Amino acid sequence: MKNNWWKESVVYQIYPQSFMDSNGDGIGDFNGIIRKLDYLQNLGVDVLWICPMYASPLVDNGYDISDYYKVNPIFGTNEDMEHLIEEAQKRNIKIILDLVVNHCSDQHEWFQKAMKDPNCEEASYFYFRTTENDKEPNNWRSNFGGSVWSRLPDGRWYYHTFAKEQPDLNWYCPELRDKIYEMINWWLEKGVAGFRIDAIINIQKDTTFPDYPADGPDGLCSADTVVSRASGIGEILEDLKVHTFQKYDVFTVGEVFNMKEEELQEFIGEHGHFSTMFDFSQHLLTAGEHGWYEQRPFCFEAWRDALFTAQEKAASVGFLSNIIENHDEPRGASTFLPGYAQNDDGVKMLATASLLLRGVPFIYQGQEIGMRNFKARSIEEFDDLNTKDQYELALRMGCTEQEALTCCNRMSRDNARRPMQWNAEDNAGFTTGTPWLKVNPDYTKINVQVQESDPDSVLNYYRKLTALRKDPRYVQTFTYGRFVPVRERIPEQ
Ligand code: TEU
Ligand code: CA
Repeated sequence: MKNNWWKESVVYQIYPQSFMDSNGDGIGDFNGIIRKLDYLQNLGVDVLWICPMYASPLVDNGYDISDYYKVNPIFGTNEDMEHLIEEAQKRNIKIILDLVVNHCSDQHEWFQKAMKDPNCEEASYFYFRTTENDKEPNNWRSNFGGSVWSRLPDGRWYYHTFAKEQPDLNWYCPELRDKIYEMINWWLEKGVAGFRIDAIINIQKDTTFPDYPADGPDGLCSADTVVSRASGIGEILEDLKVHTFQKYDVFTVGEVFNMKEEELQEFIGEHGHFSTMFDFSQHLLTAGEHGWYEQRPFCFEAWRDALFTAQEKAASVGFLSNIIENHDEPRGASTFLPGYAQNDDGVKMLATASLLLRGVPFIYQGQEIGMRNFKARSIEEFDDLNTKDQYELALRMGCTEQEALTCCNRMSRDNARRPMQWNAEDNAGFTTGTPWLKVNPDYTKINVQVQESDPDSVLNYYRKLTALRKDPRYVQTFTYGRFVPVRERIPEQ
């Protein structure tokens, strides 16, 4: 397989709200990231993926973009952002952005215009439908609960895969595609090295909007069904690539759930739509069929088998991106370790597996010090809209408040969104003000500073791993070598 810079890179994911606050307003920012670039260089990081930092009303914490060309003032100015790109470059660190183009914010100028005038060009950028009765156009369920359809005061329905404040963009509209391509190329010209591409599989759907068989008591069917019943994604993704990424030497990583198995080659093969895509197979093991209230217990053997299978499938095709956790998943140290291994040794085992597998290793902020889940005592302690929705769903399905809370504590996206733990001072050294989301009280024990001085710490272990992976003597083997399981699978009972 061809050698590419990104295949030999270690990526670090930053959730900007929670990484480092430089001005005491309790929210992380660009200058905070700049301050920590030496730390990141020292960790052996080559690429930073920064979660959405665009203008946004923050209904879904930045995944609802109101202006793709402006950064959110809570993080600084566009100049601060450019300064960050430059400072990173000085340390040989590239920056990739989050590309959120399945939907935008309902506050985006396009949607605002489309709401006012059903006949304007922008109205064709979205999916609007009218119905004879007062019923939604079909029975599809949104990922954050309820119908995918919400209604405007003038009676038109509009489509959203996620929250009602995140209207889906119509990828079957050529003018919309042009606007998106223009924006992507604008950022690439600014010097970003690529994109992590959000929820991209959801852009395909049958736009005759038929009803599908219901899969829950609400009479609706899931977004998974919507994706699996649709076809034609390849044409759209190729068009996207040809007009943007292909013109630059960039790295793209797709967030792809529910791809059809036979499409792997098309997605991440040598001439695939993306450089790589995430392997979520381990994370799907505990997901409940209808929601967090049905989450399945973790089984270590199943975890190992999922990992082996993913490695084997990708081996002759391309490169997956390996993660332990991200901003949507609970902390891996809390989820993927049996009770007896809930310690530094267990955390180091996870790190070894993840960083030395074939594929591109991603480290999510705090993973390198073994940060854990946060134990909330009430639903009030969460910010994430998905968590609130899942809590309500659990109650509706007959869970007690305590049971619903337990589900959220295990699965909540806020577990990974709590502030980064830098030291044992107030608010873990993340901010001098009041953090936007409460710090995990275990910061007095788990933090960067205390691990700096301990040669056997998880942090220093991560440093050794990245150095080993990139050591000129081994980099070819770790990057382009073959994955061979030493231990055989335990046969199914
Ligand atoms: O996530 C896509 C997605 O499918 C999520 O609903 C995911 O299954 C869920 O968060 C797991 O708990 C992306 C982003 O990563 C996520 O943060 C956004 O909320 C979502 O898209 C909408 O933009
Ligand atoms: Ca700040």
